[in-house]
Amino acid sequence: MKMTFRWYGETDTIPLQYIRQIPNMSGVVTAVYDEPVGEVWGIEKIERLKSLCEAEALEMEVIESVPVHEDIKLGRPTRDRYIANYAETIRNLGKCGVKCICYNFMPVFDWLRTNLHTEAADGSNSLSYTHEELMKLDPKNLHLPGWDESYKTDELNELLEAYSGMTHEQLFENLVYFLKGIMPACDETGINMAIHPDDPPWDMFGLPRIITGADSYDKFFSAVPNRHNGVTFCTGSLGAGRDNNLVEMAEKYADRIFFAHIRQLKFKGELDFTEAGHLTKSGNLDIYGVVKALVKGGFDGYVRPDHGRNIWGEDGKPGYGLYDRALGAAYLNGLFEAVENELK
Ligand code: DNO
Repeated sequence: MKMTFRWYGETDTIPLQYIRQIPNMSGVVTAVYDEPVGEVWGIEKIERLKSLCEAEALEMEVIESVPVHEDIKLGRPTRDRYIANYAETIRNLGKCGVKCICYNFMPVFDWLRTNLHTEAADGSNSLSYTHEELMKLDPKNLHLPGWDESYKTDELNELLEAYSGMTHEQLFENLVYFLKGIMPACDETGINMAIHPDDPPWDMFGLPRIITGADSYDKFFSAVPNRHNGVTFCTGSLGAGRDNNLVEMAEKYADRIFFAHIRQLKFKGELDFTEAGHLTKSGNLDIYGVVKALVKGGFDGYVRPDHGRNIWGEDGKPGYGLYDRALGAAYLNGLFEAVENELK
């Protein structure tokens, strides 16, 4: 495995040098942030990011994310142009040494939480989700914590309207159409596509969500068997679905897991949770079991410590401060080292 760390580009308050100082850090996971969704990422912008990373001896082999235009998810006639652009971005990333692209196929919204600073007894704080609170929100007039509000209210309303009546099956077909369109670019460049699960893994505001657990993985791989079609195994997203057996899934799909996001949850109600420190003992997910299962299954991808808490007085980007993610990386390094030696 290769340990990595998410870095939000030049506006990230965490310097690359600090990331480099975390033991065993091979590189960063980043993105071109100033290109509108759907447009081609030019080589110059990619190269610039790469040279900043290389100046700190960090690799840039993983991109999170190249976002998918809503027209693709909606299956609109304009999708072919956006798919061609996406394929062009893949080719440009390939020329710059990128090996893996993380993306998601959630309609309109990415991850959703209801509180970004839920305080724990020890004074740390983290993200949390309370289903009842989310249900009270009006999706047409949404101001969600952490959500980038990239849509104006009118645009958002139009978009929600466009999705009305869309079934899970239709959305899935649109995903397959997209993947079939970009797989030739992956074959050419060797880039692996790693879909991120829906977070949390259930429908939101009547919008279908389709990458939620083992059944969706089976369907996904049988629809697009190409070896470059794989997943980002996000323990926090999948783990919020109480039916998902993460340990079983980690081993079963290890050879299609190109990227692992590892984090911990503490269950609060049937659908409610608070994020916690990465240690197995700190929450309900068996982080040790997941790492062991990945190694047993022959996992050979990238890992990053996902969402950390705010600790030691840090007021970092929610989920993405330095300290707790660095502790997470150290913990995960230890687990991998122990398990790899044990199973040798
Ligand atoms: C949140 C992240 C997600 C993820 C995207 C991938 O912390 O895990 O925003 O980057 O869903 O496309």
